Amino acid sequence: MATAKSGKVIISCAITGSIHTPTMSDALPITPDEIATQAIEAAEAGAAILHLHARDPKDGRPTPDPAVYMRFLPRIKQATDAVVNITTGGSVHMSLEERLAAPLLAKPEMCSLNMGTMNFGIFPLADHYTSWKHDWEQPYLRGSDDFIFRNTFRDIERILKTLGEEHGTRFEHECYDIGHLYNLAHFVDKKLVKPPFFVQSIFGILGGIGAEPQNLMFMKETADRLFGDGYRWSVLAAGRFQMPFATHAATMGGNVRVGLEDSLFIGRGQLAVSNAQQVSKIRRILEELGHTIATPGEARDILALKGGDQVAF
Ligand code: KMH
Ligand code: ZN
Repeated sequence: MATAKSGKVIISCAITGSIHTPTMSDALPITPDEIATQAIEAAEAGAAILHLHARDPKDGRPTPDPAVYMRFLPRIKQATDAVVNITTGGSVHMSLEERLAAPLLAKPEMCSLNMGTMNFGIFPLADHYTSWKHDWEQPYLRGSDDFIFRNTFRDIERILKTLGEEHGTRFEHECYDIGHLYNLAHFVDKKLVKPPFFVQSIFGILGGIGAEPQNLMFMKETADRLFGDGYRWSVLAAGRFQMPFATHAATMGGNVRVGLEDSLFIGRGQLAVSNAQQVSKIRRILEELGHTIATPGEARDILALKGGDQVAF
């Protein structure tokens, strides 16, 4: 079963991502300083894992530039014990080479690994805004109706080998649909993915499975069937489904992910002021329900990570 044997719930926080744009919220961290500050505060609030993307400090555009990552990674490492998890998804506009540049340089304990090629439609977000802080934002969002988020079997194998086998990085296996669990099972069969592996089930991205409770059940049942006790389960849901799905997942024995990458809100129609505010909220809910939050050290044990002293930043 996916239930953490420790009984502890790991909170991941995804600090900025590449879905939202600066117009949508003043709280979205852009500069290395903002990303570091919000990541550190999220860790202090209870996040054991920090999922990180970089943005161009000039205009907030997602960037794969390792030099930008290196302006916040050491600061986060010095100020917190939290597990640093660097995206290999980047944004849908980046090549695989670009997406791998910072992870290969930083050799972090964790990286995201998107488990299938898919549509990734963020264009509906553009309809909510009439003026924009930067010229790139609207075409970036609208163009996602004709982009393919590429994660072929060959791409996934390359990431598992170059980051996993060569540098001991372990993965947040991002599964946006039931089929992605079967893609993961293929790599488990090939022994390129070894227990205990971390499955991040994602609900509510246009192009992936919808945020409906029946799908949450089906996702977990399928993962249980495919992986038995070989996996640790975590859940994120986009937008207004973030907190209800995280809560529901935790009651089913899962771990949770929050953060401004996945939702800009803290309540109905109310923008969050920070990532830490979302971490504090889910922590409060979980503790009220009798759950205990995993420390970074406990998360390392649960996920068999190499340790914060084994990274290259
Ligand atoms: N934005 C999330 C839905 C990645 O960074 O690899 C997926 C994600 C992708 O976190
Ligand atoms: Zn991400």
